[in-house]
Amino acid sequence: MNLDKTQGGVPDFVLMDQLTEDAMVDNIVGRFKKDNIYTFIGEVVVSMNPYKEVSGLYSKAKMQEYKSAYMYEKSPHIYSLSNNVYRKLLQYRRNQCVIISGESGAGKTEASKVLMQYLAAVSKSSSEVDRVKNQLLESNPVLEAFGNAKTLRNDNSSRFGKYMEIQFDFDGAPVGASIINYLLEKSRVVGRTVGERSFHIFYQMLAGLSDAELKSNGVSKDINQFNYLSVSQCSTVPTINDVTGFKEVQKALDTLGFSGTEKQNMWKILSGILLLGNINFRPDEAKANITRILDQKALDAAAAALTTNAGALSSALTTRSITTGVGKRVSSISIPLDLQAAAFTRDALAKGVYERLFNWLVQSINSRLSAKSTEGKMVVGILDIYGFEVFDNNSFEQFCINFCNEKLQQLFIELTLKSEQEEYVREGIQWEPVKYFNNKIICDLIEGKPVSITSLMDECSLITESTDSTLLGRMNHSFKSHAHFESRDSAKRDMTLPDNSFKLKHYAGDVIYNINGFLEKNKDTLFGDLVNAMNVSSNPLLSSLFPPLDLNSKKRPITAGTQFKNALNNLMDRLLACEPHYIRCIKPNDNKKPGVIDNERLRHQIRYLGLLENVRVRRAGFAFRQPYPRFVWRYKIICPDTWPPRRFTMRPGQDAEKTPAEKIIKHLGLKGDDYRMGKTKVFIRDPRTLFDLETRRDKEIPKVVVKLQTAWRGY
Ligand code: AD9
Ligand code: MG
Repeated sequence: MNLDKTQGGVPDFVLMDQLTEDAMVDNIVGRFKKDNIYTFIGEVVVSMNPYKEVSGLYSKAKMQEYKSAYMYEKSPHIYSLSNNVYRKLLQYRRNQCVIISGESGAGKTEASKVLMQYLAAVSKSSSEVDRVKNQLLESNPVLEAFGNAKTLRNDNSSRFGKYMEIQFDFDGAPVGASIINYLLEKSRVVGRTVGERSFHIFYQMLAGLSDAELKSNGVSKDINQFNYLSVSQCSTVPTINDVTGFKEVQKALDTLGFSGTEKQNMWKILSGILLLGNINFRPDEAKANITRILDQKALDAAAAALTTNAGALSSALTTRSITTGVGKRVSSISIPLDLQAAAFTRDALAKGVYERLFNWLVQSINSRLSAKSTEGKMVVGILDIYGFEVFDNNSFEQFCINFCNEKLQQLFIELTLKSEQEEYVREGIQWEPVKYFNNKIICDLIEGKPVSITSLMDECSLITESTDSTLLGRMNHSFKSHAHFESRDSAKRDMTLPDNSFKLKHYAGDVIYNINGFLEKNKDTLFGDLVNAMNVSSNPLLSSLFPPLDLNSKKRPITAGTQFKNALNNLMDRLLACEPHYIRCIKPNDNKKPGVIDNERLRHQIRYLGLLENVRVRRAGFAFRQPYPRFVWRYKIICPDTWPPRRFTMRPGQDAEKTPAEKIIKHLGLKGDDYRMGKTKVFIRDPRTLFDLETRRDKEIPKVVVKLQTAWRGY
């Protein structure tokens, strides 16, 4: 590893002279100014988004350089981590996972792509394996088109969480993959903050399909003709070319084996969603509580694109059937929806169709990518999931996203400490655990037993009369004195909060949530009439997205909150079964600008990512460790007992690997507590010892080279 401080700072935070937040900021800034965007904390890679192309950083030559090196022998890079992951997978035959975290725009998705590209480049090749690699890499543009959007924070913001497991065979060749997606922000389809866009694919499709194709779907290129797109007053983005984007998506869909018909069906459905948004309502002239379609043409256009019956669609949007009875006695009555409910139903349908299309897309990619058999396969999991979010107005979506981040922090705490502790136990070494804030208390508030925010949400969702304020009232009652819950009615009455809100004191900071809409979003039900109207579509894809409802089913539909909670817990189990690796992403400023550093924002991210604690844990134990053979191979030239190579006279009980390592350590003058000889590794407490070792090695190498050269000339 290059320990040269002229790189703008030390390459591993563990090597810092002082352990403070200021020192961390200085180190990261110093390195960033020299385009060293990566820094280690032990095996964790901290990545700073450069918002520009750093020359040569991801070249083929660079990949080769890292391929033959061990983790600390080269400057910090995602390649060091990737190589470590791959090496461990093959060496120990154990599943590995990489958890990428950081806030929106910090570079998580880019990091995940760098990692995937590295794994594809260094693993074995054959025509079948290359097919898998191609499909794996091409799944990115497709999922980004459908799942990413331009937000105020990031021009390519992932609006869904993604966990991808790449399956490797015994030889380390990728033979398949599977993707799990989490909570798509489907509300974006119908509206969003001014200056943001809906999902890329809508703009790409309108820009990329021919006029004739658009016409046959009942739409045209003009973005402003669609309420769902024009509402946020942002149609083009300087950094995005929708035409080329669409070409890439088409190519990627072809590589993934989607047929022409499947693609056409998708474009038709997307057009149908946009046309749904143009349907408006009016009250009936005679009876104000009855809602009518304002413009029949808009309804017909949507029904045509969705290839469904216009009458069925119209009544599904303006009335609601309620079924009573069971078995053969089921009968249904129709009740009118008011204007607001009709608009809500239209939007629920548009969101529901998009969400189901997205889920189908992921499943289809999975069915094409999955290995024929998973037996004997090892996996590398890559988690690229939304970072902690605080907006001016935070709703159910932010609540779920921030809950997810609490869980990941739990995992980080448990795994960094746990794996550290396990290694000491395995190697027969004693250590003192470091104190840290355990956010379990917040996770319990959200999902624990017997009463939690999610359990109250589910209870209220079951009772028809419950409203969002009922939910807030129950939360106030149950968590009145909870240290991480505040509202106008909690023990610590915070009268600065709006009365329809509550505050959660998350590990990463305080967030005020607006309770309005929580229950509806949690219930997430689509009325049966809408399901039927989509089910009868003659577009086979759309019809398959809406299988008929079983009216006799006694099972209550699972709520969105519980579904998300279950998915998260399943994710945690998967991650716990792997050896974890971490990439912690940081953004230098909020304006997507290269070369600009906002120190306060840096400090905030360092704090809530728990980086300082991470360095402390790493330093409290033994900062550096290396298997004996590797250690001796690298540093033998610094010690007269081990260089020039000579045979040791081994005494009984001496270890052929341990003994030379100990001689090197003694030669350095390390004593007592400075180091430990583990079962297979040497552990060094002070990270500066590594400096010392490397400096001595650098001094000796020229001598060895000179000697060799002299010998050569003499010959
Ligand atoms: V979000 O939570 O999905 O909104 P991410 O995924 O953390 O967010 P993303 O990877 O999309 O952020 O990065 C945002 C933008 O920063 C990219 O579109 C690039 O323009 C830029 N970026 C990120 N990482 C790099 C990098 N290593 N080199 C150059 C980068 N540019
Ligand atoms: Mg992303």
